[in-house]
Amino acid sequence: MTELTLYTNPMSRGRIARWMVEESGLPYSTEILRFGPPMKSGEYRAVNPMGKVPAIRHGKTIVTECAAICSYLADAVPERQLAPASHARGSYYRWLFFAAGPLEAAVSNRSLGFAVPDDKRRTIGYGCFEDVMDTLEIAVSTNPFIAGRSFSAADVYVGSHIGWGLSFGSIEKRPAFVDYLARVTDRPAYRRATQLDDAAMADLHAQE
Ligand SMILES: N[C@@H](CCC(=O)N[C@@H](CS)C(=O)NCC(=O)O)C(=O)O
Repeated sequence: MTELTLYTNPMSRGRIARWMVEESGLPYSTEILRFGPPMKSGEYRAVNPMGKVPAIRHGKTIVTECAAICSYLADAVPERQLAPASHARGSYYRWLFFAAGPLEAAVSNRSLGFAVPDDKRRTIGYGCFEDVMDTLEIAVSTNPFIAGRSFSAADVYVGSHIGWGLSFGSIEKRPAFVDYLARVTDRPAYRRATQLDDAAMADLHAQE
């Protein structure tokens, strides 16, 4: 069995990767990195030159970026059907990339107080925050899941964005977002991942 390691911190986007690792059903070990020097060490930068979590190492393969980790792991366990068949991946890729690009940028910029000036909307990839929200609402309302009728790795990623956004108030609490989030998180792997990360967070606090 190929060894799988998850590099994470429970107070980070590492929770997305943890959820996906749990969905994969693969056995894995976890390396918890504190923010600050441990994440910026030469040893860890050899895994992720950004000095950020999460990352995974699967045998000799390193994957960083949550959306890539979700896609990679879905393909690593085809029997779990966490990605549509290759000819049916239009929506799957579309919304994964939409969340990693326009959605992430729009939410981050807004939380920093930056609004795209009207005359720059054409050139900025996400246009404006409002269009991103309206598009996301269509994406989560068209089908039960983001890529169609079945849950996929794209729901782990998009659902995590919506979950964080709703809990931090950076995404509007529209009924379609709340309903979608409830649908995609009603899963044993999500509950296991949350429990493991909550416990890891308590451990980190206890060591402070
Ligand atoms: N685009 C990356 C973002 C990773 C990221 O920003 N991680 C943050 C935590 S949520 C981090 O490691 N910050 C620590 C630092 O930059 O020192 C992804 O999707 O995985």
